[in-house]
Amino acid sequence: MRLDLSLYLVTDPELCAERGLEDTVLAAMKGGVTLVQLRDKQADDAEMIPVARRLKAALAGSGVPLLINDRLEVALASGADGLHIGQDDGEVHEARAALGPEAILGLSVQTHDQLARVDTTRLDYLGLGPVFATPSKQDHAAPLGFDGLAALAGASPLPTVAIGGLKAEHAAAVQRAGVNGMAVISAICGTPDPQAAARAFPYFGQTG
Ligand code: TZP
Ligand code: MG
Repeated sequence: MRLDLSLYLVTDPELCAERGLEDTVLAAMKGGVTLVQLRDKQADDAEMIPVARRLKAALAGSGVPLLINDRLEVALASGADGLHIGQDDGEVHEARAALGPEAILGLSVQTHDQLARVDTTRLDYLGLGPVFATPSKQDHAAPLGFDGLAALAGASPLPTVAIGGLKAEHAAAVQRAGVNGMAVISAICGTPDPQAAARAFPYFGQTG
């Protein structure tokens, strides 16, 4: 599936609970979300697989890919379009080998050292962040700010998406930093109208 990082929705089970996960995601999609990542730090794989399957079915025909955070087994079992992993979530080459060449595979990067070690032949994009401190991720790395974000994005050999404390009002500064899109949880999931919340973000243009 085509990679478009412009508005990348990361789900949170608690923030999406009021409206329900699928409803929240479908509303956000109507508002222009270009990619969805299912993220749940508490659920085990067996709990997450049916949720991922339902979400994949809900997204069918939309052209919006579904990625799974961290859990290779869930990505494989659910027919998701790919996987997003962090620095401590296993080996990129193993994930690529298991997922196959067509899957979308992304990696979180917080530092220039990590950027220098990026496996450009097996990864499709990099998540850069957190830009700001955020309650949505426990124990996150030191915030980059817009200058740190621009430095990493400028040195990145792959398309990039910014994450961490981002709201629609930050879009112009994020665009100036040279990334391909914005990834958000609370700016969309934690709102009463996810469609309107998504619509407030500008389109960054095609990735790549
Ligand atoms: N990775 C870095 S920051 C973050 C993740 C998953 C959380 C982003 O959530 P929010 O609510 O958009 O700040
Ligand atoms: Mg992770």
